[in-house]
Amino acid sequence: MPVQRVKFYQTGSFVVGNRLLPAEQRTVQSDLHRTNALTSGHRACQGCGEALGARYVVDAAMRAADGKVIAVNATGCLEVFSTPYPETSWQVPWMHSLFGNAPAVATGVAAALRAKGRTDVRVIGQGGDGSTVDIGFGVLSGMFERNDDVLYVCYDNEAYMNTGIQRSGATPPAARTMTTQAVGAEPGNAFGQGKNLPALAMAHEIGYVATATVADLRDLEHKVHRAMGLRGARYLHVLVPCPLGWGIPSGHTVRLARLATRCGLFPVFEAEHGEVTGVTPIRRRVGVEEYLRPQKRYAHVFSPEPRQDMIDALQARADRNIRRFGLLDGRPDEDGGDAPRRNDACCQNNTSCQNNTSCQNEAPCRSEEQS
Ligand SMILES: Cc1ncc(C[n+]2csc(CCOP(=O)(O)OP(=O)(O)O)c2C)c(N)n1
Ligand code: SF4
Ligand SMILES: [Mg+2]
Repeated sequence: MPVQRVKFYQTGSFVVGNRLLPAEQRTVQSDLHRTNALTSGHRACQGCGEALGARYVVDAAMRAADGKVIAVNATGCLEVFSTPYPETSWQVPWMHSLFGNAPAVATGVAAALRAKGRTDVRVIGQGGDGSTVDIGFGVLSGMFERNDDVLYVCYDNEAYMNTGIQRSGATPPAARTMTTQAVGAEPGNAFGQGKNLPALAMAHEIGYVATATVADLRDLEHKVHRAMGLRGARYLHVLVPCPLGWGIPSGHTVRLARLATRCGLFPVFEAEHGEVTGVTPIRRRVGVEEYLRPQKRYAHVFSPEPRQDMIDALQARADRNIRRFGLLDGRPDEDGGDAPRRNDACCQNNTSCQNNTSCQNEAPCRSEEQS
């Protein structure tokens, strides 16, 4: 009879909610006394990355600020699915005004608190990529420039999802949206357009800029914690896949966020005062095809005829990120990043993969699959 060895995945993989870890290493979500800031009953689609990300962000902010947080929300899915009048899913003081003014409103709340001498109450602003990258960018830039005491969080699902999947300045090239249809010689969103908001935030030289995804919720919580420990303007850009807009099954949200980082299209890093201070290295690199293929918004890239030119252009984007941020081994990718390196010994490890730097093994990483 085959013998199955007992595997303690949980302690090794730092799986979210892990109560086997020492108390100081446990996640906010594993804490019975967490705020549960975005509680049940909201109307997000099944598998919504934005709902997942926002719950982790706001709960982590609440823990960091000892429960004294005011959240200001832009218009968008997060606002609409959480607060259909007269109901709300928020268990935190929460304010919504307009699509384009959340950073300005958050600034006003911070100014009012300062005037009242309430330095203990902290302010976070939050919105989707449309409100952050496009209509709200001017006031966000002002918030950065004045160094207002606000943590602004952008939940980037790469389009205006709430109004039916229109292109935003964060929509990636080649992606199909309702306003970038898969027709013509260059189907989908145009290459050479769009905005890189984390880079723009860094250009303001504010104290803290970071990116994160819902594939690594511990990292997300950690970055919120770091940001809440600082004063002044701070910016967090979180990739939150949208099953509806991306055309993926609702159970694949986390997987797609992970593939986005692994292929290099979404670099995960931290920056202070305009300088990159830390990156999350790619443990097991994949080509962009592995990330693009499962998403219906890229279906025209593969069928009826594969558009190798578009795949190559997207791969070049990923390679550029990998070089720019040194995402392989934490070092700049000197060989251009074409050949995924293998470390076959690594994935023989049945318990916990501690190698979070150089593993490029294409076989499934067992410890990661459990997380
Ligand atoms: C001035 C203004 N223009 C347009 C709208 C309609 N509108 C509401 S939400 C939304 C899209 C939001 O997209 P995004 O910020 O990316 O958030 P998501 O829904 O994708 O989370 C739009 C266009 C509005 N409310 N106000
Ligand atoms: S459309 Fe997308 S972002 Fe909006 S609630 Fe549904 S899954 Fe979430
Ligand atoms: Mg959006």
